Amino acid sequence: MNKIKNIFALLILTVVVLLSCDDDRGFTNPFADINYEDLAMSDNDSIVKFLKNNYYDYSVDSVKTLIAGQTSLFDDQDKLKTIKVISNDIEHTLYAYVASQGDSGADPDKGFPTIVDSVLVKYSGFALRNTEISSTDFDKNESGIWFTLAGVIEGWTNSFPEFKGGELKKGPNGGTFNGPITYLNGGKGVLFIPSGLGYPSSNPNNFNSPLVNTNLIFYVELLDIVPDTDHDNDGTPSIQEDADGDGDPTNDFSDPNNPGLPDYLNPNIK
Ligand SMILES: [Ca+2]
Ligand SMILES: [Ca+2]
Ligand SMILES: [Ca+2]
Repeated sequence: MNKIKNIFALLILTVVVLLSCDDDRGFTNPFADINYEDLAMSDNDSIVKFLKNNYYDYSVDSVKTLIAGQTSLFDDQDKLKTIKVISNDIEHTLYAYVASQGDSGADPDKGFPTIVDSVLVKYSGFALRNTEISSTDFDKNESGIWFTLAGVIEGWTNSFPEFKGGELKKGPNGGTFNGPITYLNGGKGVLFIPSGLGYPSSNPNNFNSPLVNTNLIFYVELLDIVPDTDHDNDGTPSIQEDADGDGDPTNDFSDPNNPGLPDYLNPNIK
């Protein structure tokens, strides 16, 4: 009995020492004072100002400062998709300017991806601070790289379903094209992502990111998609592994033996 008591005492002591160590390191959350609701509103103000002051120049596929005779991104309502996303219990407004929706040609299944499909994307990313776009990109991939939309920033997850994948270039008579793998007519446009759907400090993993709490602009081209992506190869497409039916398969955990594993990554749950 005494022994057990002592073990408990030791455990408590260990916990106390660990906790005080934490204090001794003097860690303070540098973002503790942020009101994320206010931030979401000021982010949207900045993005809307940018959308009103710029237009899309189709001759160079680039956003430029608005000039007379052009329609601002904001007023180009057929092309500008406004997407509301709840994250961290706050409603954020995401914008996707769909310059070209894309056309998957003879393969109609390769149309719009779902929020959990795999996508092949060319992109370049820029920071939007106040209403100024950074002069250089912070990240890009010019040849195309595969992502699963379930595993990227929420601004990407929720905007790529506005675009269609393209069509693999074929050779004569529909045979193999004798040249580098080339995609035609991929969906193309610009994403305007509020900081809350990028790298918000509400997630401690972002504390040291140079893009923490920063609005983001991405030029994107959706080359290809895997329709009905099935991450765990259990025969049920990931988008259908949505037990609570809220449209989001990343928040369903039905397996009591694997409570931390979402159903779409768990082959035992179909
Ligand atoms: Ca599956
Ligand atoms: Ca769900
Ligand atoms: Ca599964």
